[in-house]
Amino acid sequence: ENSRIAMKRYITSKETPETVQAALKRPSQRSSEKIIAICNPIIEAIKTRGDAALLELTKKFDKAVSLTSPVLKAPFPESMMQLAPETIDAIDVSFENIRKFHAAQQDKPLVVETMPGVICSRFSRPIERVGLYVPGGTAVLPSTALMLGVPAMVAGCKKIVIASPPRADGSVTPEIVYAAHKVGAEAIVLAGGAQAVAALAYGTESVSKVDKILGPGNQFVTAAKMIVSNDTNAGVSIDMPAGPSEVLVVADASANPVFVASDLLSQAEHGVDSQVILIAVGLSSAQLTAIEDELHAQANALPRVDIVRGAIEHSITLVVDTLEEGMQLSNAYAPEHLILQLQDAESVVDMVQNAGSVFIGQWTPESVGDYSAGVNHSLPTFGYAKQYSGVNLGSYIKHITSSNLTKEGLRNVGPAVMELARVEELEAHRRAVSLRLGML
Ligand code: HSO
Ligand code: ZN
Repeated sequence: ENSRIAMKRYITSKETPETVQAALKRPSQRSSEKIIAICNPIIEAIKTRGDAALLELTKKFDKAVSLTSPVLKAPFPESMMQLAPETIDAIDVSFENIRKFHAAQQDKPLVVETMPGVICSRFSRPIERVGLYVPGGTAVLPSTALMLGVPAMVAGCKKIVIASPPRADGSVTPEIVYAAHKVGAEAIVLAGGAQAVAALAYGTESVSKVDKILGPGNQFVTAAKMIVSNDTNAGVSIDMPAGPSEVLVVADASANPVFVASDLLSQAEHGVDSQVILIAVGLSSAQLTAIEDELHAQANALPRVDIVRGAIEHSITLVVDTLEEGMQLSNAYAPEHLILQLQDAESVVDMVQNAGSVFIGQWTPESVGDYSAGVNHSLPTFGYAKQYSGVNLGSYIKHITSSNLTKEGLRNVGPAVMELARVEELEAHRRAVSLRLGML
């Protein structure tokens, strides 16, 4: 079909605030109870039957019937990383930029003398074992292996395991194997879905258990991550809940309609459940039409036009009068990606309160951040940008604090401790101080 591919247009001054808020609601997700009910027996099967269950489920869901082992161990054979030189270059350039940006996020140990002789410190240690989920599905995403693996490598995680659903022939794309090799992964688990998450969380005969699971995935992966992170027996944490990809573009009259349309489409092509939003600040109807014509024309030239069409069905344009209103709506939506195609885009960053990652000015397409600029593309979706950061070096690190007191320090702080211990009626706490003070 060749019907018009168009986002629904709202002029906010002609609508009630409720209508605008409702228009900005994300398409609802399949009820999570249903998803959880599907995931639980899968997780149970992995816990009880390990590798055998993992192989069975991979055969069932990924059709990889010839697979004999669920794990590919490093060193990965050269034959599995055969790539065109330009692909290798592209991965190498991206790897290096991501490495540089994340290496700069390393924090220095902190030492603060809160009172004379009372020294408090904070230092970081890498999380020892991390499991990185790299989705398969409608597109292969070696970039995700880099976005998750490079910061793990930079942080110094001792064990990096990548999980990704194999292709029907039981193999993984060579790009992912090469990325895994570059970040120093010790193994690739050839599995996806809830079964891969369970294998990482609990370990199997051949999959080693990890301490944290990171990476985006479908609703089963996300639900499984939530389930295992709630299981105190698993002892595993996760990065953040992940939902469908999104972008919000704020554009004014200075924006190039060709660029605006291309950015909206680059997010829309991810999946039918993706959502893209345009906030048009003071655009004339001729300018709006120019963007809409571009969107339709460019969409129809895309190989993934059918996916785009699905995404655009629940995507909208909000026409606002002022930048303030536009940014207020953007902050309320809290987009995963925020693109500022504005006259003085840089100065508008001050107005950004909620967003996963910001793309500033007309020469910064979102796709540079998806692949190669150096920023991470594993970002909070579904409004979680209000309380979560995207994946960063800190996602692979934990902080330890320490206290170190001299005699003088104990003399200075001891009375406060003893008084609070008295109030809480914890006598042993009080004595731990008083006994020492008595010996000074
Ligand atoms: N935009 C996606 C990441 C991605 N794009 C991977 C291309 N490949 C979610 O942030
Ligand atoms: Zn993308």
